[in-house]
Amino acid sequence: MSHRELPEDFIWGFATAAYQIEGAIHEDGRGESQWDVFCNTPGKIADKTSGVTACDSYHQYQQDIDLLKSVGAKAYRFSISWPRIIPLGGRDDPVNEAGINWYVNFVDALLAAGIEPVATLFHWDLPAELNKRYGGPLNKDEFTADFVRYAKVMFEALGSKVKHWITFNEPWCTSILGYHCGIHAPGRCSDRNWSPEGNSATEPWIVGHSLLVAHAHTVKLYREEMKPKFGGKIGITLNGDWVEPWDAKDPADVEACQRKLEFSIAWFGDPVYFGDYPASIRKQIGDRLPEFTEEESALIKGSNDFYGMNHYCANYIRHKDQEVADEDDIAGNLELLFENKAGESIGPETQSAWLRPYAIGFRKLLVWISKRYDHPTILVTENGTSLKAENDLPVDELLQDDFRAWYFQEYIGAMVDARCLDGVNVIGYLAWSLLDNFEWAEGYETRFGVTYVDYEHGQTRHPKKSAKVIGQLFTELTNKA
Ligand code: PNW
Repeated sequence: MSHRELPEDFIWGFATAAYQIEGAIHEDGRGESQWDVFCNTPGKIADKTSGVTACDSYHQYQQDIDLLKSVGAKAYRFSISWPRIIPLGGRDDPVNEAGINWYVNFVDALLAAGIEPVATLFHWDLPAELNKRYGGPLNKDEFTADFVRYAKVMFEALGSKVKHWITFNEPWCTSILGYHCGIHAPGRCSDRNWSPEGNSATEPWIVGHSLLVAHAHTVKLYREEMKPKFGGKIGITLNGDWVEPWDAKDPADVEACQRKLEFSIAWFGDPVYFGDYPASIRKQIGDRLPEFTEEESALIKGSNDFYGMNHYCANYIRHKDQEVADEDDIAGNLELLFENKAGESIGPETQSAWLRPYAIGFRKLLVWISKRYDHPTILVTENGTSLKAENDLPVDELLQDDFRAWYFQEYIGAMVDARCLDGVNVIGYLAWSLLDNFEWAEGYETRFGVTYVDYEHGQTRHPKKSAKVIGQLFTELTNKA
């Protein structure tokens, strides 16, 4: 295939997550989510909001599907709210038929519009009851058993219709943001001014381990009971940013870059592809990092039908001179910077403190993943950007989101290069996000949508320029002239 072409069946479209868009948190028997609890804790959400209404997609889902259709999207990634399906969450707790029916109807509506559903089972909204019962993913065995049962309920309900399943969205974020910094639910960390409970040095590693084991058991179930009947594929979605050395001439910075990729990506990727954690993490974390039993290791090795890749940005990395890493260090004993030794920024600022675009890094990371894991099939499950101060713009200017359109052109171009020039087996791309939505601890001030959502007037939807740009781009790339 020549340069700058994609196959006709390339899976392109947009992504969202249940808690960020659905609203309707008290409807049809939905149970309490840990994000309901977190949002109700004073001081945790920048604008003091929550997902109580969000984009109202629980009611306005047909508008979302119309938006997808209007730009020609082929696929849509959404997530299923566990507390809608099993309000209390546990394996012996009642299943809520009304919750299941909503997703069945929704998926039917997607299919009727010719849009392929890509379903995430867990995008962070744990049933709150499971934290109370046993600490959620801090308890590997209880969590795994409950998650597998929830997954089974959804496979039975949607298995014939959904052909791409994602077990966990970004286990790094769940572990680190939820149990190390405490800025995401359930908000645990060592800092007693921020959280009454938690241990930033141990809990992230325990939680990451539980998520991996639960993923492995879920994939086994899917492969044994669902795949023979329905076909379909299942994988985990990992986030990871690209890295460049602060001083390209300093071997210690170059080495630190690899360590950073291992601490963020290979922490989860290596167990999934090789059956164990990277040596660099074992070396630094020691016995605070749980071990896989032989059985777990065998189960998790090879547990991806595809690699779900979330990617946003890049950083400069500078090694630290201190020999022994701090006990609560989770990055590999190094510094994350936006500027290199020469004082050059990696990319322009956005509304998100952590996000500076650097599109060539996307291509480089696709190649890095492809090499490390022997050319896996990669499905890009998120990529996108916020815009600095977008929320302060008058609506007509906000709809002209040239910066976001530029970002997508650059990043999609980098992906096409990785596929066509570097031989990376990327089969799809889902932009984050279809809608402006509840951006977790940042509330609604930070917008990631290709569609403006007017939260003050009935959550009405207005496509931005970037929505059309993505549509045109993929239409051209997939239509051989
Ligand atoms: C992802 N970081 O989260 C999530 O999957 C989405 O739900 C979210 O809306 C989107 O990215 C934009 O933020 C991330 O701090 C949150 O590096 C934070 C980070 C990375 C990803």
